[in-house]
Amino acid sequence: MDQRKQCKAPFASGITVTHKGYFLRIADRGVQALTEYVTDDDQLFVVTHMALIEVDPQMWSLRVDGMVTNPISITLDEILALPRLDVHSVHECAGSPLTPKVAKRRVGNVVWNGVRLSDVLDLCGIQPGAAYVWTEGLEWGEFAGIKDEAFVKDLPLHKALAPEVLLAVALNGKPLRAERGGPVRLVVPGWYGTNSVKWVGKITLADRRAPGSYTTRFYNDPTPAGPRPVWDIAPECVIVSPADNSVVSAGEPTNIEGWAWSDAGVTRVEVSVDGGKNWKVAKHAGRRDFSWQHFSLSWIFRVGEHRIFCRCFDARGVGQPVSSARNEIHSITITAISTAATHNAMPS
Ligand SMILES: Nc1nc2c(c(=O)[nH]1)N[C@H]1C(S)=C(S)[C@@H](COP(=O)(O)O)O[C@H]1N2
Ligand SMILES: [Mo]
Repeated sequence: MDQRKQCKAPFASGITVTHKGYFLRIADRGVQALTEYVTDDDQLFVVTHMALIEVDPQMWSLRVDGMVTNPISITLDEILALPRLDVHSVHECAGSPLTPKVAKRRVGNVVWNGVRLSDVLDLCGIQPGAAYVWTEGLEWGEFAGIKDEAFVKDLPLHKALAPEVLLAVALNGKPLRAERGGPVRLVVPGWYGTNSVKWVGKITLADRRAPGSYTTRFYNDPTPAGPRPVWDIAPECVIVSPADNSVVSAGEPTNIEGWAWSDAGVTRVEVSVDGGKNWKVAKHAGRRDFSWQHFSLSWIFRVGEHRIFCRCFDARGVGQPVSSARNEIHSITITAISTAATHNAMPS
């Protein structure tokens, strides 16, 4: 399938374009739909920049070359013969590369299954001096005025070899669907979704970062020390219950619950029930692999409207910006009404 690179013939055989151009699908109820620890495939957002494609699993193969002693082409059956493992992981889109500071909260938590990228790289023998692993998707198209460029991302070698990084073949126990990047996609737990290349067709080892638009122009945050690639997921949390703009009973305990996550793992979650003036420590669960972590705080509200915020800190002590960031702190507004009024409102 990698002849495509030389000829740019529309697409290699075995590939069908099912949608041309940018595509985004999100759960219509937003984060409040995320009440379960594992997000269903059909509740999980779908994003692609240039096209959605369907790849015939019989025709699929993965080429691994560059700074390796033994370049290979590996078929799906050969991949499936390698040891497979499950990894629980939050899956989060970093947001639009054109408006990177806007919090989009396209997120879910899933169980990926696949083979370790390191096991496949071991088959090839990594040459000394290799420092980055470039991964290329099989689709082509146009995004933000850029044409004739594949979706190529890169990982520093130490992350590429980490035991959680997979060539995934299944999501939540089912083979990857076409729009998820099946038959085989890269999954980089702990890092933003943009790094998890779908419909992977080619992997190249190199001594430098990949030169394309998706590694150099997009997905780099400006910092005083220079651009910082959008790699590891920054601390973030969302309140999923009560739902935003909902009504709760005043004078009775309301359970404020949600999810917190970060590449480094979350060590503290705080909730403010007074619009951000005071913060209380919420109870939080541990994590499994790179999963999100449940948090909860019970509070008795007085009658009236209340703004509730949540914020978290990760194992490195890093917290969340108040605004202008993809991981800015989340808030909801609820109205507490007297229980008598709730009962009166019930049909008799
Ligand atoms: N080949 C390919 N892989 C891709 C992309 C893409 O446009 N092409 N988009 C990336 C982005 S920005 C995100 S957030 C995730 C989305 O994965 P999902 O659709 O399974 O949620 O895929 C990533 N992998
Ligand atoms: Mo994304």
